[in-house]
Amino acid sequence: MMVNIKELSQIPERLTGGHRLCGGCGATIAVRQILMGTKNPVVVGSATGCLEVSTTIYPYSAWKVPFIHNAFENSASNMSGVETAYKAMKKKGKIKEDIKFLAFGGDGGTYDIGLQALSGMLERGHNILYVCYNNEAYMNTSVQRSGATPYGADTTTSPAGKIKAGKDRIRKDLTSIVAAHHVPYAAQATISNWKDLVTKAEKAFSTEGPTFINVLAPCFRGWRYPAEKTVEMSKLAVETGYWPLIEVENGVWKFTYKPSVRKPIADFLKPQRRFEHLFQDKNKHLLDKIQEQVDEHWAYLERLTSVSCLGEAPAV
Ligand SMILES: Cc1ncc(C[n+]2csc(CCOP(=O)(O)OP(=O)(O)O)c2C)c(N)n1
Repeated sequence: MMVNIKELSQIPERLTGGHRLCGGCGATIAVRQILMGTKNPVVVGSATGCLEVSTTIYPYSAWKVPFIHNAFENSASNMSGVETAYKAMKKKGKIKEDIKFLAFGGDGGTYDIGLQALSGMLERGHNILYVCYNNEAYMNTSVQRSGATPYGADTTTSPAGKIKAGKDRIRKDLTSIVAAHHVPYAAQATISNWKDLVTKAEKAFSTEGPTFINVLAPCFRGWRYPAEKTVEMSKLAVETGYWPLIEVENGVWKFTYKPSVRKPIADFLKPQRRFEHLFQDKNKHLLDKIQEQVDEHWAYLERLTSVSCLGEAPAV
């Protein structure tokens, strides 16, 4: 694998500057790192969300690759159609190149509204990499909670106040849901660990069949931390065990990085004003509860990664 920073810096950018995403946006960093995972021509599709609306303001586009605007719910289905057309044209000899297909969706467009389309794409076995740039809420429409929003977060539809202390449901474990489709490659990554992310993108692009990467992409507006701390937030997510860096290759679960000592979850929550209320004395028990959730999920992953003989899932 080539992933070395000198080589990466020489790869031409396929998402240019001049788009309208916020300075300090985690999504753009994620997209650029993902695109470093292949030198082949790529066709990109994106579900409606910050990434889509801010990079393709008519009549401009910040994409230097063919780009398809998808509805909120159907990035995976649209790209399935494109990939199928490509296969047909290749069979007829009309296309000679080896083209890669990449679908993006925010967490709203992936965990919730586009889940059915994603599941179909995975089940039909298209040769597509689907990337969820996960900022943990519907950011484009002013921070409504999504299925990826963590327990306790203050959002516009799970407001922290007298009645509730933020979201009272845990987030969906989408990576496990995708892995349960028995696809050849699924992973979780984030932007601070760039080498890990680019390596995962390379693996996903070079794997035949449907692949998936869930990239934690901090959003300073929605999470409410200072804009320049995006990479730091991402790092804290990894070091506290909040966002484990894992991959599932042909059914085998693996940590790709493990902090030697996991930092307390409060280190990740404290700098974000969406969790401000959790630091009031009356909510101390919620902080303990969140730490327990992180520990339990970590233990679950430890169990999964210890079963090294899983291999290919048996046919059913
Ligand atoms: C079917 C449908 N419902 C609602 C909308 C309005 N809408 C556009 S973007 C968006 C939120 C997207 O959230 P997410 O997918 O998490 O991406 P983010 O904006 O956070 O990048 C919503 C609700 C829409 N375009 N289509």
